[in-house]
Amino acid sequence: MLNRLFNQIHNCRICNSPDLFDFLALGELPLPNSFIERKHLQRKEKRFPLGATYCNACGLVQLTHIVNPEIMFKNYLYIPSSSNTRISHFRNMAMEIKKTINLNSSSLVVDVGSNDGSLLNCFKNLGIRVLGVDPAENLVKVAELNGIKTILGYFNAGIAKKIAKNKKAEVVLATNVLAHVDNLRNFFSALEILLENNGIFVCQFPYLLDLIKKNQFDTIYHEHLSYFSLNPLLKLADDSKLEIFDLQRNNLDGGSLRLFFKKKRNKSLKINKKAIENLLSIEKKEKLYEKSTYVSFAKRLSYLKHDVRKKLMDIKRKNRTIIGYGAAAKGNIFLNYFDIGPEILEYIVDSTSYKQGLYTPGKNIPIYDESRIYQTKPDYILILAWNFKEEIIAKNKEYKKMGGKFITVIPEFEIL
Ligand code: DWN
Repeated sequence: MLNRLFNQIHNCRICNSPDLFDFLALGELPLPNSFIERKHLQRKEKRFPLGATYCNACGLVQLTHIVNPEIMFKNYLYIPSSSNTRISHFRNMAMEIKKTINLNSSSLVVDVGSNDGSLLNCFKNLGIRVLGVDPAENLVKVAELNGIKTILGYFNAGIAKKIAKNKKAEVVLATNVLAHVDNLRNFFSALEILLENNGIFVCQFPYLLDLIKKNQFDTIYHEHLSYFSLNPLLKLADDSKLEIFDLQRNNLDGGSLRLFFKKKRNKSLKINKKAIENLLSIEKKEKLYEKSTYVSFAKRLSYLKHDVRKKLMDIKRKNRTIIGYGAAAKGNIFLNYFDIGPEILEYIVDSTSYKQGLYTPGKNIPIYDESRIYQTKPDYILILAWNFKEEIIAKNKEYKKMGGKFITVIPEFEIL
């Protein structure tokens, strides 16, 4: 059990092996979504160990320390609706899934980690019954105001039974959520309870292969307990009553993997063995199950840290101004680990109204709405929310016309 704040792990979350290889230590960092009000800036911020370890037995990459979820998710400031890219991705996802298993108005779609109800709203607009489950008190209120019925709490067997008593689900969803779950076995047992016999579980998460190949180190943070590749999830499914029957890669969040699970006893859905075998062979070819991959990832990160700091300091030495774009959780990991503060980034802009007027955790950089760019006209904009680079640049053509330049640093330092 977790002590009040955090615990170190000694066994793999999926296969329970103690054979873990710690390959990355980012130090003690503030929680990346713990934005601060001006009046609390003098308070000492809590910091938590952040490191990653590789399981030599099943290949799962996971955090070395687990922070008590109550501290992270009870009041949560991230909402998907802050990005059109994500919302249109959700819209397409809903249409694809509706077609895959022929959902109709009596079908029930449950979203675990439903946040403000953005994804469920896409299913509701297709005339399908929806229900959310989320632990964030503030977001459940927002979802309910958006007309999305939502159960407050962490998805577990108790909540699954409560829902199933009334109606089992044809579809259960979990987008950017499975990585946040500590007890995956309980999670999968709860799915078995909630799903109709011909129901499917669709989960999507940033894919480990993309993380490693594109140096996406800043997505390694306290909320993400696991960094999934296919093999560990096949192992998890083996030990459960579910099995993967299909998969898709897509470009969201720098590269994501979408997995489709069904009940093993459901023979009506064919297993796409070719897709599963192909991806497994790509993972092996890319050495995803070799320790050396993680050693070189850590080495690339220390080079990137040195190179990015040097290039930003060179810009500052020429008395140029730089601001940040996107008060993203990953951006806060980048700023704290690369030790980049208000002496380099004057401020950060963000479209999320909840974040405007607050300060970033650790470096305490002020956050404003996006229009501030056109008041102060900075020489450079460092895009912290690099996963939305195209959307951000497209909506700021005016800035480019003024001679402004964008900078991205993942996978490497680049002036656009
Ligand atoms: O897994 C998670 C992902 C899905 O979302 C959560 N654990 C936490 C969160 O991570 P994040 O904060 O890095 O998510 P985003 O969606 O990549 O953050 C983008 C940030 O950029 C948001 O704060 C909104 C902002 N933004 C903006 O200001 N203008 C985004 C766009 C597209 C824009 O035009």
